[in-house]
Amino acid sequence: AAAAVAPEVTVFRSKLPDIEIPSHLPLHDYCFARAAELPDAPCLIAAATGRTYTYAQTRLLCRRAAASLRVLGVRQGDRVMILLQNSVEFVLTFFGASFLGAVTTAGNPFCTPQEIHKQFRASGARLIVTQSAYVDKLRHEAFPRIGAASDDGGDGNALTVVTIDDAANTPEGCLAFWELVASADEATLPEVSISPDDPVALPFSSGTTGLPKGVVLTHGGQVSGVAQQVDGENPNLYMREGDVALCVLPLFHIFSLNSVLLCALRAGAAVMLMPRFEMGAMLEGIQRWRVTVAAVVPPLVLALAKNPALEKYDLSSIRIVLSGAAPLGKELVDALRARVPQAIFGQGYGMTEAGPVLSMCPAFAREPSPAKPGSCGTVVRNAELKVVDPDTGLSLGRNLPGEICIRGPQIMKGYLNDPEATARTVDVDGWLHTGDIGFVDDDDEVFIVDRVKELIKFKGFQVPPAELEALLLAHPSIADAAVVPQKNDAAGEVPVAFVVRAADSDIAEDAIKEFVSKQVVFYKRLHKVYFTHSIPKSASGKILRRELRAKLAAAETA
Ligand code: 4UV
Repeated sequence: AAAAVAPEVTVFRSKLPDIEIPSHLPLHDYCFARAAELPDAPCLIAAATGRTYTYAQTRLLCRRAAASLRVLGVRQGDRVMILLQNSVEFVLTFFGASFLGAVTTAGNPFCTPQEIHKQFRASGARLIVTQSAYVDKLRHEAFPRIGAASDDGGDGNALTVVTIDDAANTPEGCLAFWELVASADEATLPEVSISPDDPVALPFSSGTTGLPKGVVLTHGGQVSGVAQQVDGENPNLYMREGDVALCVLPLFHIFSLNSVLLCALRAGAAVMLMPRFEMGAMLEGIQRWRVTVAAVVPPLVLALAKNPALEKYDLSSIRIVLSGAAPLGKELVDALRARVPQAIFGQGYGMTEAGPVLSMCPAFAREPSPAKPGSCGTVVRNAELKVVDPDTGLSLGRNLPGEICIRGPQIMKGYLNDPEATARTVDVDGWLHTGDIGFVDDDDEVFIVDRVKELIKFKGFQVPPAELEALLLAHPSIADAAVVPQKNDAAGEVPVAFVVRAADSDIAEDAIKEFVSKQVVFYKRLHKVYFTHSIPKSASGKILRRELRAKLAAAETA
């Protein structure tokens, strides 16, 4: 018999040499490694209040937040939910949990009570740190009653809610964050033994298919993911003390959490926290604190490029504009480049499950090398990237588009309580399958050209079609439904639905849109409903999304 020949695999690696990754360290010790050296350097800047916290102050407050959480019963392995806009309290809670070996799951505070509850329940959190404006969402009947664990009538089910507002504005049943921190004693913190394989963060992502799932990111994985960007002699994303990173993208998304907050702290840079995107306040903040590194998403680049107010601000401090989470077109870059001529524009390519960065613009390195327009940079160090034929799984060479796969110490441990979804995404050889179609060119640059996964991205936000389809199918007037992306200039993509009406129904488009809007956060709203007689499906019952997308494209050009 002929010997089986292993098919050849083309593996792409960084041209930068591998680095030593201190993955034995817990994430907080790794990120605060420079705090002892730079105690008085600015660490956090709260743009909303103008307050600045040094590295020494920030680390101390994180440890006091840890002591506070411990007093409230949080122990190693427990989950803490954060429901906050970008704020100092977000950072303190995240690292406070980390110091205890607890795990943070951060949700979008703009989500509906039902959406928040799904993440809350799946994560197994018992404590939520939020602000009073969102507490009413937590009074929804789906949640346990808000109160201290001791006044739950003995069923152990009460939900502890901590609010960051002034103590005088603490809602009924809630605890005041700053009162807890003020009375906390960091000296009481126990020694916690944390292994690199222990979880530290639990963002939610729908991945390549289905509903949002908890993505288990470990201490060792996040240390690796940050090291790949900012560590070594020639860091790929060069930041240092004196740098100020713009943190306007939401910290509940992995891009901002990892590539802005964690990377900046590791590098000894300051993080300018903006609670929300507001053009004037953002430009003021950039000018006032001399922001040097700006992490953005394409719609933000578009808003900046179009805004005449830019001329009124001094943006000359910006040296890096890192765009990610969605494709950035060359035209858009050119439109903004004239306004910020001294800055290097480039992209990162990330995915929550990938820990998150797969590739990063090499022009951001300490010793930069050029990147082409439209490229997502080169694969990060200490990792392997391959491109496979989505049908056969066979490895493809340069310049051939296929599914991008990544392997390395930074990728997720798996989906929370979902071994099947994990096995569908990370194969037995450790390759994470992204569901993105792209290629690697002759200069090792990664280009994304399409997506084979279901995911829709509205301004970089995840919109899982399966979630909207489940809502639609729950409507008595709807017999069948499918949700797919439609191209949109402002948002990149918007979700649109194909709907089969129930036999006796004449339900209208507006009624369906409204039915969905009431149940979801703004970026998941349907932009269009197309009525049809049937949803195309494969023999196994899977929606043939390609066919629907082709139908849309044909309708657009018709
Ligand atoms: O899971 P997710 O929402 O994750 C992200 C993460 C983006 C990051 C993270 C760290 C960075 O430093 C950075 O630059 C970007 O978005 O969505 C993952 C999917 O978003 C698409 C692609 O389909 C991913 O599988 N995507 C992410 N970045 C890009 C992109 C990009 N630069 N170009 C095109 N699509």
